Amino acid sequence: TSRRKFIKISALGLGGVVASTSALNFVGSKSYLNELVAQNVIKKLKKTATYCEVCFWKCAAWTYSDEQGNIKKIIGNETDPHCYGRLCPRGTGGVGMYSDEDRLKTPLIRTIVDGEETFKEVSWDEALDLIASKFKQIKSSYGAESIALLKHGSPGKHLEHLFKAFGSDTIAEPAYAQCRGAREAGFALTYGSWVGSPEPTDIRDTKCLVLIGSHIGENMHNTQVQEMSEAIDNGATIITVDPRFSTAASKSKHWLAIKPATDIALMLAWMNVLIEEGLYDEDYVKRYTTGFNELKDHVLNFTPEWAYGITTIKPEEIRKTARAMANAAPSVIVHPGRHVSWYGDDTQRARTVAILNALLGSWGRRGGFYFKESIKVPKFPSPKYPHPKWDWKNICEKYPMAQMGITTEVIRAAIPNKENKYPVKAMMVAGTNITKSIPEKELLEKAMNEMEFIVVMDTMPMDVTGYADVVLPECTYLERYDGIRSATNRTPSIAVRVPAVQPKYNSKPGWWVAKQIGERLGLGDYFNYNDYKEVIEWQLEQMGTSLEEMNKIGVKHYPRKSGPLYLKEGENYEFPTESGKIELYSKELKNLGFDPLPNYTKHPEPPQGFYRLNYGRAPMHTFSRTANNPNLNDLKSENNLWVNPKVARIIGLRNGQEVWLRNQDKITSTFGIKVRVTERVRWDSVYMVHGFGHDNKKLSRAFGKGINDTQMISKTMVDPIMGGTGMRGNFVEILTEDPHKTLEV
Ligand code: MGD
Ligand code: SF4
Repeated sequence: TSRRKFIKISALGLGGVVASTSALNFVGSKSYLNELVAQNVIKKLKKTATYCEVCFWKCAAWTYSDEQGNIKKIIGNETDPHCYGRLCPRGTGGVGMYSDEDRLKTPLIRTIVDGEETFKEVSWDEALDLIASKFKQIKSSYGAESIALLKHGSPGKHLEHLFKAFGSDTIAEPAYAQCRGAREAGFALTYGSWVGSPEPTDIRDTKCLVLIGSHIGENMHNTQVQEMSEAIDNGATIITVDPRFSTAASKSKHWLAIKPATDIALMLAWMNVLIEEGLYDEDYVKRYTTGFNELKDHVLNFTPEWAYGITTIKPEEIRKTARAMANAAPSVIVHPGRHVSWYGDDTQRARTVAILNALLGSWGRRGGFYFKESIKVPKFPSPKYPHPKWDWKNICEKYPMAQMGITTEVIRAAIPNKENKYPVKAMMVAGTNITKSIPEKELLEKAMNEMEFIVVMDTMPMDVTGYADVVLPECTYLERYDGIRSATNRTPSIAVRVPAVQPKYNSKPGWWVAKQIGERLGLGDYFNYNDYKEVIEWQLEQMGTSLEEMNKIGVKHYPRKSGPLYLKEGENYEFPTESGKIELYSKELKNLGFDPLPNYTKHPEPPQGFYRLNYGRAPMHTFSRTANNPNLNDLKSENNLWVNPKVARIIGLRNGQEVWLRNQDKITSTFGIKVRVTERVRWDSVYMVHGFGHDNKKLSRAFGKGINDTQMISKTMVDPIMGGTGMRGNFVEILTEDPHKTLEV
């Protein structure tokens, strides 16, 4: 039996309903702003600088609130290179994170009442004292290293500081192994640097944008969407490779409805055409790359005819699209994608994307990839961190190119095993809903069961809180200070986050939580301030500005220092790789025992009666965090199962009919999902938007709505190079009867 019963916070009667803010208007924020100005409304409102936390694009914005402290509107900052003055629907709806009456309201501690595990409401002191005493106890028994931090977003930054000060660098986040880690590894191996976020794709000036499974438009990374529509208006050719007719595909000149899991074959064939037809950028390749001859020999047999048999894309389509890219070169972008943890050979797929771009000469060229730059925010004075005896690198040593902690490996380290020299005994989870973001539920449950102590800090009673011994309610991004945003872009800029209103309920900012725990652990020197505002003020002063100025402008721009945005024609350039060149052939991979040039490997196909489970994003939601947001739930309250008409005919499905799913490991979905019959999905796969199917009743709007794709992902394909969690190798059958009902009879 389970030591740690999964507690649904619904067991508690946490009262308190707050009227939600006025209905939102989702028209382009610029015109909305003008409208407000015209109505003279805006002058009466208080304007506060912030940057958005609904996704990680971090758009700078203005929060408008009235005298009573009600947030009326969030509008993009006109000068911000992340948003150009317009927020996406999620950013505009971010106010719903604040107004959601289901929010966590006060700290909770796991307790036993009448033999039943439940949560009791406690004071902050009680919760923080318990955390500090447990942390001390675990440190003295096993070492601070045995307390792991799984985090995401800005709360994670404050806790990372706390953990490092305490002596633990056992830290990981799903944005690496479950998201873009493989892309960063593939590009680092080729160009010597990460792609990073925002991606340095020069979309606004491109003549040809190639999207390999990237669904910009549904995936709303703000400036990419805006620049893509600008590029379309300017006549750019869009080529979309996706088994599904995505929104991007509908805007494309070429939609290649590829057979899932075969993208590497297509890209090898493109290389074959570029080289065989002499369409690659010969000067660029000669000047900046190494390993071209090996690449040429390697792709010789990967003809479009060869790829046709694998990808189902006709040879003439492959040739035509390769020529279109070459025609546009170097103003062409083969987009590196973002969530790329698909089939376990993802680093190699990222390498194929990277190499293709090099053949087209697009890296460092206008309309291709620009050389990004950011400005360093000085570190607030604080003692040196102690050296942990081991850290995430030890836990992840099986994966030679892992450049950040791998969540699944950190979780696995909590399961006792004789060989495990790096045991994880306790965990803090902040800003990540690992029950939805990390598949392999069995592994997660085993690990959670073994751990001696778990703290979860969230804004919402998400599923993950059910594993916690202590739940801490963080206030939302609209109610707190956070670190200065300094992201890479065409030119460096910074943005600040200032609270627009007081924290609601008994919630507190993450920086405060970190400081409080730190002080209780005797680490007060690391938190030498009363308010995080002092940290920002100090940093801004070092950067030649002030909080006062930032309150007026929200975003400050700095000149570039690293040189021009693009390569200078005919000039040499040293890439930060071992050879100083773009490495088409990777000696590094060869030395590690991996293919130095990418190869196509065949992946399992769905057995009879099963369909590949494909998933993605909706423009009004981010992962699992927004499903309960009153404003965004209003726009889309559940996900649908996209089914091809041919499949609908075979099974006898109607549009809107509720179905359930069972995967290859006999895992049945807890909830049902409504069918959407559409030609837009291939007959061999089904599709749904990620982040739905919440199973905590306390999420009054999101509970039981749609299916949780992560529940259906029990099989993962792990990338041997960097440890990424490939999630697209799961197959489902469609059940027309509620399997749970049948069981009850
Ligand atoms: P969310 O599911 O949105 O994202 O995975 P996560 O980072 O886990 O969960 C975020 C959690 O943070 C929620 O519980 C939310 O309530 C909480 N939160 C929001 N704001 C705050 C805050 O200000 N403070 C605190 N303390 N908490 C806050 C993302 C990850 O998931 C990523 S990056 C990708 S690309 C992957 N995508 C993906 C997928 O597409 N399909 C499947 N099946 N799994 C995936 N996993 C990965
Ligand atoms: Fe917020 Fe949208 Fe910008 Fe993401 S893209 S930070 S959700 S406004």
